[in-house]
Amino acid sequence: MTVYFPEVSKVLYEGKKTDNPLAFRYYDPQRVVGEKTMEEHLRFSVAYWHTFVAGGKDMFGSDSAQRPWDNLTDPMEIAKARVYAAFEFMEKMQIPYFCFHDVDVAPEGSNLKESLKNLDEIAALMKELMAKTGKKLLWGTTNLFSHPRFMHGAATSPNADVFAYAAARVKHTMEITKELGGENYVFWGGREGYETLLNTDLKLELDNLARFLHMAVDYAKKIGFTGQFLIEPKPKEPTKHQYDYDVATVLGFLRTYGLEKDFKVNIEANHATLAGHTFQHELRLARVNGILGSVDANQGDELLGWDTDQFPTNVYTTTLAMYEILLNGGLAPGGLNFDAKVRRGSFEPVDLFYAHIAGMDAFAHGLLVADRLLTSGALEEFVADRYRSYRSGIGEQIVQGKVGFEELSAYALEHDQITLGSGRQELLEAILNRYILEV
Ligand code: XUL
Ligand code: CO
Repeated sequence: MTVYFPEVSKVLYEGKKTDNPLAFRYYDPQRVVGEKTMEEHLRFSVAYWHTFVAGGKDMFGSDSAQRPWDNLTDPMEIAKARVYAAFEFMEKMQIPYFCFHDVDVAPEGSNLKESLKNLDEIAALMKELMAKTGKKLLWGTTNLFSHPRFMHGAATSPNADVFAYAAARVKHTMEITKELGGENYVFWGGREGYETLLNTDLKLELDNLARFLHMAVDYAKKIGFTGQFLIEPKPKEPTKHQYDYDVATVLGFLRTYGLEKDFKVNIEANHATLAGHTFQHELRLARVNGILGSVDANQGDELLGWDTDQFPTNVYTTTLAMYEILLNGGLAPGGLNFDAKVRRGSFEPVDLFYAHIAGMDAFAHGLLVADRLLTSGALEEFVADRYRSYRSGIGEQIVQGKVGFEELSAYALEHDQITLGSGRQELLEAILNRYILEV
C-alpha cells in the first residue's frame, strides 16, 4: 500500500522539554484533566477540505502544495487515494475525528445522479477504513457554495430549482453522514446572504432558509439520524452580508422560526473576529444560551480583514476558549475541528503535521491553564463578588421580579449616595498571564 507520509512515524507526547518538532509537548491524549482525558476533552478533528484537497491556490497564484495523493489522473482514483492519505494522517497524528463536505471526498459527476453515486462509492471506502482504524466522523456537510448554480444562494436562491437541487444534496449527505455514524451535521450558509438589497427579497429569503432547515429536521427524524444539527455563523465572505452573521443573529433567527430546539452553533474563531467579536465572546454567548455545540478551531490575522483560516497557535485565545468549553461541560457530541490551512508557502506534506501539532498543543495548553484557573476560582470568585448586590436586598428583589419602577424610585430616593467597586481589569489580566506562563 502506498505510504503518503514516509517521513513521519506516529506523533507522540514527549513533554515540553523535547526538541523533536514531530512530537507533542502538551497534548498527552490519556492524561486526565479534571474528570476526563485530554482526548475526551478536546475531540480533535481534521478538516478534509483544507488538509487533503486544497492545494494552496489563491487569487494571485495557482496551487503550490505537494500532495502526493493528487499525482493521478482519474478523479475517482484521486478521491480514493485521498481517503488512504487521510486515514494515514489521522493515525499518525492521533486525531480521532474528521469532517468533510460532500464535494471534498468525491468528484462531481456529469449529472446529479452520478455525483451522488460517486459519493456513495467513496463513503463505502471510508466506512471500511473507519472500521479498521476506529476513526470517527465528527460532522458531514454539503457544499452549497462552490458550483456556479449557487451563485445567488442555495436555500435563499431566487430560483426554486436551486432550492430543490440543494435539498437533494443535503438529503444525500445527511444519509451518508448517518451511514458513517457522524455525530453532527453542519449548515454553513456559504452563499446564503446578499450582495445588494436592490435585487433582494430579504423576507422571502429568510423564510425560505427557515423552510429548508425545517425540512432537514423533518427528514432527519424520518430516517432516524440523531446527530446534532449545527449552524456555523459567519458575517461576510463570500457574500457581502451573510444571514448567519454571528451567534446573536443566529439565535434570533432560530427563535423567530421555531428552530431553537433543533440547532446549536458551530463557532469558528476567525468568523467571530470577522464579525467584530472575540472568539470568547461568541463562545460565551452561545454557552449561556445553551447552544454551544462545536468549534471550528482556527485563528485569523489581526491585520487582515478576511478569513485567513490559520492554525490556532495563540495560547491566550485557546485558554479563553477552553475556559468557556469547560464551563459548558465540554463540547460532545461536538469537537474541535481544525478548519485551518497551512500557509501557501508551507507547501511540503510535513507542514501539515507541524501545523496540526501546533494547533493541538495550543489547545492542550489552553485546557491545562483553563482547568487550573477554574479550580483556583480566581476569576469566577471575583465575578461572583462583583455582582453580589443582586443576591440580597433590593438587587435580590429585582432578580425575583418583586419590584417595578415605582418601588425602585422610592428606594433610589433613600439610597442615592452610591459606592462602586473597581473592575480590576489589569489585575485580572495579570492573573491570566500568570496562569498561562506557569503551565
Ligand atoms: C467557511 C467555513 C466552512 C464551514 C463548512 O468559512 O468555515 O468550511 O466550516 O462549510
Ligand atoms: Co468553518
